[in-house]
Amino acid sequence: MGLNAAKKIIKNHLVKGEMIPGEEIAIKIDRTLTQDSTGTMAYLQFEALGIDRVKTKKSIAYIDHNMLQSGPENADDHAYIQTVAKKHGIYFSRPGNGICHQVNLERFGVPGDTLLGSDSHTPTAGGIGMLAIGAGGLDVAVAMGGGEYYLNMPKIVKVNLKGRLGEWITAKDIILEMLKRLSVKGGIGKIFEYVGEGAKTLSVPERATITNMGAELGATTSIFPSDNVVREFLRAQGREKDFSFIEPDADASYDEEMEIDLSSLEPMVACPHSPDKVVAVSELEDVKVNQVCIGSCTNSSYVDMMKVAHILKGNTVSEDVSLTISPGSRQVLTMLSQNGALSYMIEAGARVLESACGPCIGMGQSPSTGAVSLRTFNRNFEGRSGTKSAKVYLVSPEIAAVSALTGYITDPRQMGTPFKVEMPAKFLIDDNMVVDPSRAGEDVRVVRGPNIKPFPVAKPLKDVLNGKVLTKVGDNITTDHIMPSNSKLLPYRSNIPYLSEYCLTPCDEEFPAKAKKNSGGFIVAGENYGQGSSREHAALAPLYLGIKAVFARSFARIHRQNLINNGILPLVFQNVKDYEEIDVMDELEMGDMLKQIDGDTIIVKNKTKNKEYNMLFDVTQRQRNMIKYGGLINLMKRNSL
Ligand code: MIC
Ligand code: SF4
Repeated sequence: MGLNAAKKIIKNHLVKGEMIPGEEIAIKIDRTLTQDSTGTMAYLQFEALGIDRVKTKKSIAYIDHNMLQSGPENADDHAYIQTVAKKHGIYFSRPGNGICHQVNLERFGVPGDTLLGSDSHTPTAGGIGMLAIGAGGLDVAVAMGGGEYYLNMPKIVKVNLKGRLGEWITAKDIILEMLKRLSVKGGIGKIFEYVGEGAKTLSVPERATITNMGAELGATTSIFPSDNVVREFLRAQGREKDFSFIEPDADASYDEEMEIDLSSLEPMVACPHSPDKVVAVSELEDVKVNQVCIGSCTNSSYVDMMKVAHILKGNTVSEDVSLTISPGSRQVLTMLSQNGALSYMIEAGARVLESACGPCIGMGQSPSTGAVSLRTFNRNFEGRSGTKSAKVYLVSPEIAAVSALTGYITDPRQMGTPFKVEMPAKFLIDDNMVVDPSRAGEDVRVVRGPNIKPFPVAKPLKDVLNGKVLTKVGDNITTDHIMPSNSKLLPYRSNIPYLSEYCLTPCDEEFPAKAKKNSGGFIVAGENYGQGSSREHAALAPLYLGIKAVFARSFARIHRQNLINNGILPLVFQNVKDYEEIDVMDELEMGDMLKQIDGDTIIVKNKTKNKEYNMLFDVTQRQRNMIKYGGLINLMKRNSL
């Protein structure tokens, strides 16, 4: 049997293990990316590893998240990232240059290479045939230092795309269909490989919309083969030399298969507060809209923006709607300004924002109380917009633009024939906003603002772990719940003591106070705990608060690894009865841990209820060692002794 595209790349990069689903493998990482909300911590950790120069083919630090400067903190952190990058051999994409994933597609991504990024939407680069994975900052720091990346070999799922998209039906509708079918947990432990005649009809930005939101399925990553469509895109970016074909063999085998007939899809919407609450737009047509936000790494390409501009052209945004538009990169924004499309947006009344994440991460533009906000983004978790009572719907740029004009959620098919936007034969190329690193050995002073506080490092495992259950939460708790992010909190991503005051507060306002009062303890959770963002702050803040273990019905991939990297035990309930039985403030104890840690299960005593639970501890030897020796940094120091 031949190999699929994903396996071809894994095979080329395999350092340890065998490509058997579920088995631990280690792969070589060619390239890394960081952004500023996770980057400050990632570079502090890189410095803690004591490595002088990055050992990757290319590592890039982007500034795109923490863009509002309503105090010195964000600008201080940017200065830190810029100087630390220069010192250690990392390219620096300046604020204003665009959203990391969009700029990476345009200027840096290379088909067939591996990319590890400290952002959960790193798989966007699967749109040009990279094997691109999101991870915690510490894993990225290790990869920058030349360390391999460990993961369990995912199952490779063939998604056969048949037919063609109808008018007004978009790539967003394809990925929303996937979410509708599979849910936010449906991709755990999987790579989705999109193939078939339908896949060939999709442009690179369309493919990238799909691989981007594969993160919302919980997938390890998603990929489209690198074919002539990718070649044309790279040629138009002046980078044909970076192209190579990465296609599945004709007899390639897959672990699972599914099919989507593109011609059967309708325009769709993900309803509040989860990307998998998907319905047809026709079911929502009388919903009044207060805000529309177009942009984010999901839908901010040149083609997306051109379609929006032509829908808006000659019209005025509904008087009850505030429309914001954030073009994904400076390349996109400049091209819109040069061809006049930007003026269609401005004339229609759009509030054009800088090329950055912006409202997607609650960096401004929080909707009014109880507002309906239509967004072309990828996540609509409760409160992420900065307004807890807001109802955020996820849609295509077409639905967003049409609805901004009508003031109601609107099926764009009623607009007649859509304006056809061609992929440009040549993009506008100017890398003047990317700063080169220093030459090796050059003296660079790293600037550290007062907001940078030491980050907590785990301690080696103790023989007895005891404490109280401080909180109990349900299914699909996101890292936005565990470590909320908005314009007020993002400036403190390098200040864990401050951030910890907000840890888990969207679920339980008293959590930080309870943790302090009881000198730490445990968290109990339902399924898919820690889905969403890669922010390791969702492990660092609990570590700071003295959390020793999280007991969950299941975990999301990146968060689980972030817990282990920071020496926190992720234990899994074997049956739902045990989960149901535990109450907040129950006193738990795990004894004999120095022995128990070597087993596949761990006995947890509930002293309050006089019960015992046999919890799953399904980890690799390397992960076990991280828990034993107090996290990844301590393990690495120990190994290099
Ligand atoms: C997100 O979309 O949630 C973010 C902000 O890009 C995060 C990273 C972060 O929390 O800083 C992500 O997706 O990993
Ligand atoms: Fe930025 Fe939003 Fe994309 Fe995260 S999902 S990288 S916040 S645009």
